[in-house]
This record gives sequence, C-alpha cells and structure tokens, in this order.
Amino acid sequence: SDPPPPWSDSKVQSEFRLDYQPIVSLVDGKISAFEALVRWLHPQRGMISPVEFIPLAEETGLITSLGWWILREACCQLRAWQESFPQAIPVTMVVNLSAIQLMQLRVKEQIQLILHETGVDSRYLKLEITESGLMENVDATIELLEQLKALGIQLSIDDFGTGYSSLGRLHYLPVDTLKIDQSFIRRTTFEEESWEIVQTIITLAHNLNMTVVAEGVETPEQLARLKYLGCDYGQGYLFAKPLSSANATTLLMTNP
Ligand code: G
Ligand code: G
Ligand code: MN
Ligand code: NA
Repeated sequence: SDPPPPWSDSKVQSEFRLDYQPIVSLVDGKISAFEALVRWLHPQRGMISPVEFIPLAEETGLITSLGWWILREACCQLRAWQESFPQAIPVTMVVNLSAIQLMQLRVKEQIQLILHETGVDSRYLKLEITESGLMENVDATIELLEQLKALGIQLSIDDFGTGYSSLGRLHYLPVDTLKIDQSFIRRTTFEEESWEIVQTIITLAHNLNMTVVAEGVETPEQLARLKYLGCDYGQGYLFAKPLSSANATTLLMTNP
C-alpha cells in the first residue's frame, strides 16, 4: 500500500488550524458565510503565512493531502455549528481550492466523500478558486466545475480582477460569485478612480447573474459606497478579522 502522505501525519497536522472570517450581507448585515483560512503554527518558526507555505505545498504536491484535510476540517466545523445553532443552518462554508488540487484525479469523488462523511449538505459548501488558477487551464477545469455544480456545490472566483481573465469566457464558467480582489478596495481610499473598477465588476457580476463579494473592506466609507453601488456581500476587518473557531462560534451565536 502507499505510504501515508507526510501532511496527514498527526504531528504535522496538529500544527495546522483553520481560522474563519465572516462574509456579511450588505443588505441586512447578517453573516452569510465564513471563509476558512489555513494557519501553520510551526514549533520553531512560529506562525507561517499561507502566502508562504501554500505555493511550497503546491510545488511539492503536498497541497493534495493538506487541501483535503482543510476541506474536511471546515465541513466538520460547519456541521458542528448547524447542530448547535438553528440560526447557523443557512450559513455557507467557503473553502479555497488550489488549482493544483483541481488537477488531481477523482476530485469530485473526494469532495463527495468528505461531504458524506461530515454530513454536510452540498448547498452549504462554496469552493473558491483564484482567477489566475482557473484561467491556466480553463477547458479542463470547466468540465469539473460543471460536475461540482451538478452536485449542488456553490462556486466562487477569488481575487477577481487580478488574473487577466478572458472576459469572453467568463459566462461559460458555472460560477455563482465573483470576489473583488482586496487591492481594488484598498486603492479606493487614495484613488477615487478605483471605484470605477469596483463598480464595473459589480455590474459585470450582476449581468452574468452572479453575486459579488468585496474583499478587504476596512472603513465605514468603503462600506457605504459598496452598498450604494449594489455590492451584495462584504468581507474585511471592518466586520471581523479571521477568527479562531471559538471566536467565530461566539460571533455566530450573536449573528444579528
Ligand atoms: O489570511 P490570509 O493570510 O489567510 O490568507 C492569505 C492567502 O492564502 C489567501 O489569499 C489564500 O489565497 C491563501 N489561503 C488561505 N487559506 C487557504 C486554504 O485553505 N487553501 C488554499 N489553497 N489557499 C489558502
Ligand atoms: O483567499 P483570499 O485571498 O480571499 O484570502 C483573504 C485574505 O485577505 C486573507 O489573507 C485575509 O486575512 C485577508 N483579509 C481579509 N480581510 C482583510 C482586510 O480587511 N484587510 C486586509 N489587509 N486583509 C484582509
Ligand atoms: Mn479566498
Ligand atoms: Na482574494
């Protein structure tokens, strides 16, 4: 039989945990979803950012076992919330998938298995794929995305606006949501013209029957303008930073 993958080793795995950042409806202020964000607490080096270790894990192929651990952990958390709080039932769990992970064999089957084993209904799972990752091999990916949609899973394009999408192909992608990259929201504070970009992405999403999330919302001014422009959801430090499981649970209990 195959040797166990190094990152499924329990010692290594105990160094990883997930934080959860709320995604808030700009219509009623309620928590619509949580995005799971992986953290690595290295025994010697301390906290290592996913910006550092995800590319490394992708290069070495370790992203596969780590990625499935992340999906399983996030689904377990969602199931626990659904069992504890009735108001948590419609909350969606958003999980980042690496483009490398999507190119593995039997991706659909693996996701189905994790949903089955954790008892999570597919409609409450949303998978997020970066725009750049998606566009690297659109044709191969599109068929897989269709299959995931057929299972009832929601799909979202992360970091939208930075990945040089072929806009002409966007409407072929069976995705539910565009997530405006936080660099655009950040720039609005010192560059008025950036609002034009944000507005254009919101209009584009709505014309394609997609919802739109603004990432990196930090100020009340940004929030007001995003609401005015009809943006559906916001995520950012103004609402909450990525939270530990315990703190996310507390926030969910008081979800307005
Ligand atoms: O908080 P933040 O530093 O968590 O995350 C930085 C980046 O790391 C995110 O923009 C995202 O691209 C990536 N990232 C975080 N968590 C995950 C994960 O679980 N899987 C993958 N593939 N990427 C992640
Ligand atoms: O996967 P993705 O790129 O969407 O991950 C979101 C990243 O953005 C994480 O690193 C998260 O910690 C970070 N983030 C979320 N909200 C804010 C914010 O308001 N400001 C800043 N600077 N970073 C944020
Ligand atoms: Mn993301
Ligand atoms: Na992003």
